[in-house]
Amino acid sequence: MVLIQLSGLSLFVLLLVGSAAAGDSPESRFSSSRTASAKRESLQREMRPFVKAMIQHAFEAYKEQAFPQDEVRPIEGGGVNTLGSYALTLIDALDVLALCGLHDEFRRSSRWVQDHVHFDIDKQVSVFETSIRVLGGLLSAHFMYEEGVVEVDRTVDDYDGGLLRLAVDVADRLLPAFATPTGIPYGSIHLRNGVPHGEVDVTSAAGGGTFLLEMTVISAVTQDGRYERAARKALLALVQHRVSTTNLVGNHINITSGRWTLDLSSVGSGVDSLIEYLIKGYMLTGDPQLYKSYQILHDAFAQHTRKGPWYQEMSTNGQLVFPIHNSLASFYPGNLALSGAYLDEAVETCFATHFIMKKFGAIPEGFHLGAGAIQHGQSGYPLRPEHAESLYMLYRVTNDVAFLEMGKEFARMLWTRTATRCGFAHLKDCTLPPSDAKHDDAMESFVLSETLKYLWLLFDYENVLHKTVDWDAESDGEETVPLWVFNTEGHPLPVRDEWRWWRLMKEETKAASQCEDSVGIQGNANLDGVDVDDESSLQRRNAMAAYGQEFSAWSDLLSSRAQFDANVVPQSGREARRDTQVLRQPDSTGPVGAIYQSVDTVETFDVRFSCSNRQYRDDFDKLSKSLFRRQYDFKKVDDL
Ligand code: DMJ
Repeated sequence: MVLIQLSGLSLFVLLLVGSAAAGDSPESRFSSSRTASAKRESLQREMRPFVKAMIQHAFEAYKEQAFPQDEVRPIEGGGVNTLGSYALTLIDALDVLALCGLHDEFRRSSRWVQDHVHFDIDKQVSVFETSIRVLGGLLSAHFMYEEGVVEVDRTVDDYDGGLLRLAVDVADRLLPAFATPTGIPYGSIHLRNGVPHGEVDVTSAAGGGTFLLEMTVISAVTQDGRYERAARKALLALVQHRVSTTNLVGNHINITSGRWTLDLSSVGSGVDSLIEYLIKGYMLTGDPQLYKSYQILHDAFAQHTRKGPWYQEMSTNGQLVFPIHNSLASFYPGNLALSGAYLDEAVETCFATHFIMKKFGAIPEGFHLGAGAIQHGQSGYPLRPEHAESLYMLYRVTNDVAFLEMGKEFARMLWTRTATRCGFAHLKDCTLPPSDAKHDDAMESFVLSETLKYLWLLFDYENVLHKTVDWDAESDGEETVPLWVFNTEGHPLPVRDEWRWWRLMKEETKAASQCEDSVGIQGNANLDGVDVDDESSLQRRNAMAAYGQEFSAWSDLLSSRAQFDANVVPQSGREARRDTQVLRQPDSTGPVGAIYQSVDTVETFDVRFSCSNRQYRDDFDKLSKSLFRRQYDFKKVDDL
């Protein structure tokens, strides 16, 4: 070690010469993938037990000190009810117990929830917080059983769907909040009586637009489309109310008039999970309108709020309001990584955020970008998860050890600076050294459901959540997608292909008399130069057969609904219709669908469907687009 004196400052420089074995050149040390994998293994050996011990420390402290109250008081001990008085931390923590292998604790705790929690209570709660923490927590815990993450042990818990029933009950109690002129929900609801008399008609963009994941799953399992429709309408209404000159959304909106009441736009507080649910909603449902909306908002934020690696707080017409990095914006790199695009942008911002953490030893609520200092009055660190979430998402996407190293620093910071006898405590002022640290006596339930869970998943490389699926059997595994998507409170929900279809498939048939006008969808698939004898052609035919099944399901469905028409027009190619089967609706004059069971020669065809029932136009539009998205997969098969 060499000590250099520089302008009165002591600068320690560690020189690592001599630590490498003779002949171990920098090239061989740093370029070999073996080194990266050895590093990965050693980080896992070190950090898995470390993070698991933190999870146990937080959970046991909560159980001993606070249960069945909502949250633990990590300094004084004891508990406090913060949101509903129904053991919030326990509900929020169920899935992390399952995911880190504490299965008996998971079984006991979920049994307790089923036996003791009910929502027919005299409580007014936040619609947003109840959805992300309670509904999300219950759903995710249910799927820990249903997807086999935890085996049902009948001696502890003879599970028969009780968590799901509770989740549906919560969703039912939240639903009345969405009955507003814009479809954007009220901010709070009385669990027994519905929307409180005189409830204010202003909500934040995030608070109004963060329901689609939970509600889609509820709709799928109940086969009742009301939940998803309400959530989707609210989310898209917020996007539609973006300011036309910049495409930015504001922070608070009037849910009656659709007017922005707080003209402040950023990817941080007040807006964050609105953007998040566009891309995650797309991952769950395959709805292209969500992806398109995500791109529009992404481009607007990139153009108007991004400066260097940071996202600032602007007015919706693009004027700078606060040159601040808001700590909630730290989730955004991970979210960008999920989109499959914008990776450079994501990495750059994640590294910059980590710089703040290194500078202050934690991420303060507000960092003033101009002054390079903590924003006055925003020096606290309330144990937020967002940076850990981004590190986890970016590591899954890039496999780069750098994100593990940063995760280790984050975990050590959490332990060193915030652990207390009864859990983990909010840091009041990041600038004070650990010995002088001052804490607030609070540990929010997201510490277990998000902060510690993301750290655990970062280092638990083989976790069951990391399995991916290849929906397209022909793609050689190159098109794999995750099987789970996280709600904004860190609760994983399964992604099931059939859920994209549930809404139209399961809803009850409506009468033909409501037909009014029509909407058409056009698409085409290129299958040029097909030679039936070669292997790639076989692949195409198989793909086409699968496509035919989709057509079949689709037309079955739509044929039960009045006034539906389809036209299949080959644009070129010989004998295009040779093996084509055209289905006709019994009491209709036109064909209702077409199945291509095998195709010898089809170059391009054009399919035009029309649905004449106004009531179903949105559904039709969504499903049609999803169908034509499959054609895109086709082209990929063609490229093989
Ligand atoms: C969590 O409750 C959720 O992540 C929410 O979307 C906003 N942030 C908090 C934690 O910081």
